[in-house]
Amino acid sequence: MSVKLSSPQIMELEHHYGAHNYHPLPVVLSKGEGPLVWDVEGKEYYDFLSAYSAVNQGHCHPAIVDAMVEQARRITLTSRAFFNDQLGPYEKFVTEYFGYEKVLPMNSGAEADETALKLCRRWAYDKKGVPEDQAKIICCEGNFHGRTITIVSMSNDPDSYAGFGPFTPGFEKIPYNDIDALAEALKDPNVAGFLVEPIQGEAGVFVPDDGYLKKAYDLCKANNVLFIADEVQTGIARTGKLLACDHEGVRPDILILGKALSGGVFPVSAVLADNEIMLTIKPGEHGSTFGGNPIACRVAIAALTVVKEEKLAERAEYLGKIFRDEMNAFNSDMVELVRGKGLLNAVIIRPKNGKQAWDVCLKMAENGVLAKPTHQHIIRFAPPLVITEAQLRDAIERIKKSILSFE
Ligand code: IF1
Repeated sequence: MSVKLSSPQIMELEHHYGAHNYHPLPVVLSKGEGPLVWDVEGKEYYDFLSAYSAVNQGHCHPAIVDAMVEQARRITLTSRAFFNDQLGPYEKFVTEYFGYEKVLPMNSGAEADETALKLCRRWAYDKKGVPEDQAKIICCEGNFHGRTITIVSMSNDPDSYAGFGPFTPGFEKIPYNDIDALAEALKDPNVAGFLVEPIQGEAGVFVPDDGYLKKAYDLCKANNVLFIADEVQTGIARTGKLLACDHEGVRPDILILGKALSGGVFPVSAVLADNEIMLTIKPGEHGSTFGGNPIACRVAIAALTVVKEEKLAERAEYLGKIFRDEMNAFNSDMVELVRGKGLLNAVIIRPKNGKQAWDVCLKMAENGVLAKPTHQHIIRFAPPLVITEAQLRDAIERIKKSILSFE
């Protein structure tokens, strides 16, 4: 006999039995469809987080779920000790889709980032001729690439790294969006790569100046340094192009994808590169039990097909302009700044009468819009890209109403 638990009961279970590594909004979701989600009491919300941009294709997209379920009934996992009949066709599909010679399949975004770092170092030793153990990778202040020890070794956010040392050496942090700092850092001949988010998500949707990525790429080329783009969050149509780098015509030497590569139904990540880089890793030198599993392969093909068929990049571009125009025209003391690209946007909240971004998010939830603050004063707005214009405008009215309730 199953007893239906209420939201407070379920939250209490998590609090009691789960690690306290998150501080969620007090909403317990049990169903999703497209841009909408429902809590256990049946209240409906627009999802303006999209699982941190993993469900770009909308919750429970039928074509993606069908691919997953159908494959789950046939075979789920073979490991890479054997071939499976889905991986090869997926590898052909995904490399043609993004225009690279090779793909290395992994599961989480952090794993894909780690893979890219290993590839970059190996390339530096085998191809560039950097002396053993001297390779250096340049990263940016304010970065977020995941939670592993090596990745938090690059972080300058104490929440990410403090108390987790000792850290992995071999990284140098430079300010984001600072082309002179990059030029200076690249003077060291042992620099192997430059790892960058085309838009910094965790930092609060920080969009660099136009031309920054192109200039950074050109500097990397001039210095025989790999340009590595972490498009885990910005990729797969979120910012109004297939990749955020496409806005500047930049083709990364190593491209890192995750999240929406599966439409959020399954952990699927990938690293893409050409032979000169990818083939420096030999059999037995890298891998994962689940990477390239047949469900992941089927799901990723379905998820990427939806992106093209439903023109999600074009939708993100069009709808994102509406969001920023509407929020910029909105007159409230609490809205300090609106920024973003496509449907990856943030609103900077100026506290009022002690009310902060967190309070605004609670009020929005009450009014049927889910979003999450980052860094106290920033709210990220990133709905599934399948949201209709009418739904978006309805959600914007609810967001405005929520903010106005504090005036
Ligand atoms: C959490 C942020 C988003 C990422 C980029 C790699 C990864 C991420 C650019 C790792 C992950 C997440 C993870 C999530 C919160 C979140 C996030 F606020 F922290 F920055 F999306 F905005 N590269 N981003 O953004 O991917 O290993 O998680 O699959 O709860 O930590 P992962």
